[in-house]
Amino acid sequence: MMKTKIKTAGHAFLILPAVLACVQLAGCARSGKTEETAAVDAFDNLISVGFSQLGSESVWRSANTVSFQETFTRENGYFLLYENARQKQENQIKAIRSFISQRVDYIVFSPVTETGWDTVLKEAREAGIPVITSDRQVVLDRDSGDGLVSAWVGGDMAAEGYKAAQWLRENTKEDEKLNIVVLTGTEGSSAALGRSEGFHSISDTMENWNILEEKCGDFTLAKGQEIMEYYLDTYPDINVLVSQNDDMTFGAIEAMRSRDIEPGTDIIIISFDAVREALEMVRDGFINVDVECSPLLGPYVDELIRKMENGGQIEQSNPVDELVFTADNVKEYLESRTY
Ligand code: GYE
Repeated sequence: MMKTKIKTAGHAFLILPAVLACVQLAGCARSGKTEETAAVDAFDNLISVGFSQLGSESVWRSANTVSFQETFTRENGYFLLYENARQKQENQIKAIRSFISQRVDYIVFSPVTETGWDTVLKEAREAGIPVITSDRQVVLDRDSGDGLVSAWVGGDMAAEGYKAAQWLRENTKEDEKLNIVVLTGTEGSSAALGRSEGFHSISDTMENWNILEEKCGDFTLAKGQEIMEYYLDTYPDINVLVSQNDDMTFGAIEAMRSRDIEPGTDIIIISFDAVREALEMVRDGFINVDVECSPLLGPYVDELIRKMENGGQIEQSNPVDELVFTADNVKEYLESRTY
């Protein structure tokens, strides 16, 4: 297992000059310690984690950010450096480089797209900083990518896409002709690619399923609405919408309602994520099925880091359990949905 710990007084100073100044003033006055040892006392026991979040495009994403912020606290023994890349890979690369130069103990990131990470991850390896990906995954050069990512934790996107198609197959008649439109997520992201792959593994075998078009709505409500309007203007006979996240679904439902189309009745709606507002729509019959993807990944990453800290073995691939919600089972889960 690749892991070199770098935890020095200098390292703490790099991270927090402003806060350290306060600690120095308060602590030194009381104890008579030198400025430097007071700072080390205050921060040396914390594990520093640089977390590069990919953006804030969805309700899911906000819940994911909160999960990290609530997990990686001082009380839990962490110092969290958080950067939001606003859906741009170049911003994530910049954030990772800044974590490297600040010599954090761990880098965690949710990669906006699958490819294009080899160079920066090699820089992290050279600096001896372990990297964990959470939520989305990377695809690295086959020849040199081994060991650049210590572990991944998140939802199995291909399995989610498969479950969506499986539900449709089980809940429609075999000889029924279905005209399907798809709203896909961010291009080149493992979330969109995986969900598409899983869905296609069944839909490609279904003679009566006709996929009219698949367009990218970038996981946002606004784009979901815009593309659904285009679909409704273009295709008069849509039976099914597959929308790769709840935010795009919310936008698509707006588009349907503005044309007096009843979501969930006139058009079957299949969504992903299962945030609270969407589950309410499942309960009310506007979304027919919502495939869960959990954003509450902070505690899983915490567990991986603690194992690494204790020199334990960790799994490379850590998919989390996820459910499928329909009107039949949604009520028992709604109460406890926090996001
Ligand atoms: O479905 C979407 C978010 O990567 C699983 O990204 C995540 C997806 C999630 O913007 O809402």
